[in-house]
Amino acid sequence: MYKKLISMVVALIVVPVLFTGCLGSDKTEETTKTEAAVETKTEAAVETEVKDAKVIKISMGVNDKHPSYLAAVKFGEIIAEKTNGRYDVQVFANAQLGDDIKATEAVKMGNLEMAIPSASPLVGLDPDLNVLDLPFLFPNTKAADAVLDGPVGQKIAQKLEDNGLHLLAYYENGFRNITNSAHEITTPADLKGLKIRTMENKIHLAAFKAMGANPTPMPFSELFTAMQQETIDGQENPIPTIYLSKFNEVQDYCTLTEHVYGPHLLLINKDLFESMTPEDQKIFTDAATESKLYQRETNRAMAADYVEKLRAEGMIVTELTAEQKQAFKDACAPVYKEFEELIGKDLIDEVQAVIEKNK
Ligand code: TK8
Repeated sequence: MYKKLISMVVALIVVPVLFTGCLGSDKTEETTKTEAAVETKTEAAVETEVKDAKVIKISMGVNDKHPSYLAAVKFGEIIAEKTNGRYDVQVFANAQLGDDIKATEAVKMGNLEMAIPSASPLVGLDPDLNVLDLPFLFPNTKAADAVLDGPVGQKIAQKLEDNGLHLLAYYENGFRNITNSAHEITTPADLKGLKIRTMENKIHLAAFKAMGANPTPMPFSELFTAMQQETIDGQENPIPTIYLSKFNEVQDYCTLTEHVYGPHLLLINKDLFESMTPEDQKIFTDAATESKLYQRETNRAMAADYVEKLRAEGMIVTELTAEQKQAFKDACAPVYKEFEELIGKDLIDEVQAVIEKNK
């Protein structure tokens, strides 16, 4: 299936893209830049190309091997096919159009059509988003699906909607695991003194402090270099990202902590979506759902397969016993109290009730 998708990508065209950022409070920053970006055109898009096709650019931080990228390409193919090429969906990997926060801000402002960020760096949009970041909340993907595809997921989507962002689907980033270059980690004490990059998210920072590490937030695009130059000792991400981004080239150890489950959000500018005909809205929504199922399936297969691939390439991948995992959980327990007021006890209870029923 993977091969088939790759073969569907028929043309790689380098185009200069003018991207104007409109990006928050840092006014001293250069907000306009021209970047060379790689546009991937799908077979369907090429076949059905029409002159004045509406261009839909999708930005993401992960690379073009990641399931979120592959699914976005599929999403574009479905739309091109169903609209006879009236839309030209172009997918941009590697944060070429900005990291998660910047790209999402651009979508919100209408300077970019779509993005697939992690939810964690977007918590500034609404406190409710924080609920997904509570450490060791989700026991498995079944529970995560039940939360995200159910009323809680809709509640979060509404908060995004209030911010000018229409959520088309919850793709999966997945369960996050710690990697580092210093030594094997089996207890929270092993994290002591290690500088660990987290996403730009207060709960993640608090959780890593509580587990004994020295966490530092950073955008994803700066991560590989920071590990390579050893300005940080480690990071945490799902297995597909660790393997596909070749983090094992600069990190020797990985511990399967699965401390946070995170989605990748398939977001479109709300005004753009609302300007479409109901028929086109349905085509976009259906394509999102179809690509979501493919994305999750692919991501889960990779998460299972790539542990062995990482080992085969020399990484020491450590599975924790239930007792060992419990020690990390216990260390993180105070974080729930710390953020209860911000998130709201009702929402936390609601999520935990759904998880209880679906684990
Ligand atoms: C990519 C990110 C990435 C996330 C991170 O833009 O930042 O560590 O896991 O997938 O969304």
